[in-house]
Amino acid sequence: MVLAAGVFALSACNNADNNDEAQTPPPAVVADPEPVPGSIILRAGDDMKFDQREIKVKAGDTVKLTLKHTGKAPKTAMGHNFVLLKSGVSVDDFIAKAVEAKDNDYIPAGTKDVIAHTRLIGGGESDHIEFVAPAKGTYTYICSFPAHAMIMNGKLIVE
Ligand SMILES: [Cu+2]
Repeated sequence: MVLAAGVFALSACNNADNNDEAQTPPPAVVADPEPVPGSIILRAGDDMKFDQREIKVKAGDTVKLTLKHTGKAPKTAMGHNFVLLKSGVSVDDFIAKAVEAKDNDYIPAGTKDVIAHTRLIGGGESDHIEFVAPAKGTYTYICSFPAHAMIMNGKLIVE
């Protein structure tokens, strides 16, 4: 009896570990966050578009960015993230790797191509990140959910 319970507990544990689509959202994703003062608010909804295709920041500044999913669709169907790519990274090459990284919210594990990124979020959710603006230049940001980057992209201009 004790043994059976132990086996059951172990198998339940394994199931949880193997379940890549976590059912509980990570704590940083909240439905209605307090706005962080000084944040850039980037919105994307069920229409699969970023509301800003150009964001200007100053080199060395701490960029505060909140991604808000203004739609209703779940992240499995219309997930969005903000992924800022290092300069020189090919978007096509990156998204080819990202599409294989479903288990990691479409961020290739251990990638060196990314300056900063949010979590993947669904309708009604938000995520906030802060990162130091890189050197002056123009950087591409995308949503790495499959087939979104062709439309969901923009330029971070560092002045
Ligand atoms: Cu998206």
